[in-house]
Amino acid sequence: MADLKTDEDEAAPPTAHASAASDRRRFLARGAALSAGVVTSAAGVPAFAADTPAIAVPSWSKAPGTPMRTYGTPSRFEEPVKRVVASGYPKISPGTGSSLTPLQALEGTITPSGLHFERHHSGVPDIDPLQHHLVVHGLVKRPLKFSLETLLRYPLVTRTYFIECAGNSARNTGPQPLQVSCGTIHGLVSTSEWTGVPVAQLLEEAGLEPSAKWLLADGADSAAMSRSIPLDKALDDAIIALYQNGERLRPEQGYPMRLLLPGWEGNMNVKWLRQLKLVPEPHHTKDETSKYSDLQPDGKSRQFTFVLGVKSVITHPSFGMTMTGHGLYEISGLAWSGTGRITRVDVSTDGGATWNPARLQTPVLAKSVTRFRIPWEWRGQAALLQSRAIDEKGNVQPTRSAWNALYSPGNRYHHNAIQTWSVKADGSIANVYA
Ligand SMILES: Nc1nc2c(c(=O)[nH]1)N[C@H]1C(S)=C(S)[C@@H](COP(=O)(O)O)O[C@H]1N2
Ligand SMILES: [Mo]
Repeated sequence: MADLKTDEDEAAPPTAHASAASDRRRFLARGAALSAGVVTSAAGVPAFAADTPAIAVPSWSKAPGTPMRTYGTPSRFEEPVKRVVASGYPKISPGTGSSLTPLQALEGTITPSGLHFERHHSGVPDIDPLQHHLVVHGLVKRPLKFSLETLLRYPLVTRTYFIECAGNSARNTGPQPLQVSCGTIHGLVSTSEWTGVPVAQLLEEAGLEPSAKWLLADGADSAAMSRSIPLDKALDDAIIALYQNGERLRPEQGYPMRLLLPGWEGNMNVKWLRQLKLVPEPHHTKDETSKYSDLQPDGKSRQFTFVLGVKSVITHPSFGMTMTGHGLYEISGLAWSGTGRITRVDVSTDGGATWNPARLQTPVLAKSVTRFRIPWEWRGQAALLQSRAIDEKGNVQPTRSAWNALYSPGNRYHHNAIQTWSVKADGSIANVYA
């Protein structure tokens, strides 16, 4: 996965900052021109000559393959594509910590369920769905208790949303840029197609008392993690997710049910959800006071940063890959915003001096990730690759210095600054602060 290959016989002259459109035209025209003699991809990767005399007959072509399986797994050759596990206290509490999605190894927008990032405050509970219930109570006319079976009888909705931990990209707030993969820095974001019951529907059935303004949500794990959620969000687009990418939630994602608050910081998406208590005010739990609050330059902390900022990252080329020859490459990555849709992603190859708009892969969904792509010609020049996302409300992803100015140097949460990958003449790629 790590190697990016192109041929070394690029015919077109180098243009450092050609526009996206003309880049793309040349990208395609060149593929067509070369296809007359040699079969080549548009990227100029040499394939077979048209008159290749023989097709190799490897061992797997000579004998029957393995039989069908009841549940599939990736090819053994994809074994290196894994989550990076970061356990906070490996000795005393191995289940406390996170594992990060290998963003650099993935394409498209959906995260395979087995690679969805994990963040647990006390490990993954082994919940028997027949013994688990969700209770809706507090300031309601009729307290309700739901089993998984009852929830499954409600009309379900299916939507694609990302979840991002408030601590994502915190590795980039250290004094020196770490030389680790894109996913190891930014992989606390993952995207799934979620299916579940709108919270609004359950609240309507329970009947809200006029004084009900917030919900207190907590889970059935041993973390005693709880969050206060404004009623408006619960009535807007919150769902009780029961399915992830078509199958029941993975245990790591909250089996058998989790709260999903589209676009809001990961921590509030309470897994293994067991209660929603309607209350008049926020509870100021430990997870919304001592944690997940943002330290400001004046030493005060800002509480309740619910909506995740607009953000993007180039997933390839990125650290750990090597440019293996001069020629055309595709710069590609993911962009997302807790506010809504991504409207534009600009890409720079000169550290932000000049920008070109990337092509956005459709459909562009609100509160989901959008893949962007732009062709780039590399002829050995040193380059600083950056992407800058803009959302439908006009929010622009901040530069590193703009983000730093908003917070105390100690703040680790809600880091959405522009990432820079430095490409050197030898083809190596580094994480740099720019
Ligand atoms: N019950 C419970 N819910 C939880 C957590 C937890 O430890 N316990 N972790 C939270 C945090 S900090 C995040 S970022 C998301 C992570 O969701 P994921 O593990 O499905 O990626 O779940 C949130 N919900
Ligand atoms: Mo989190």
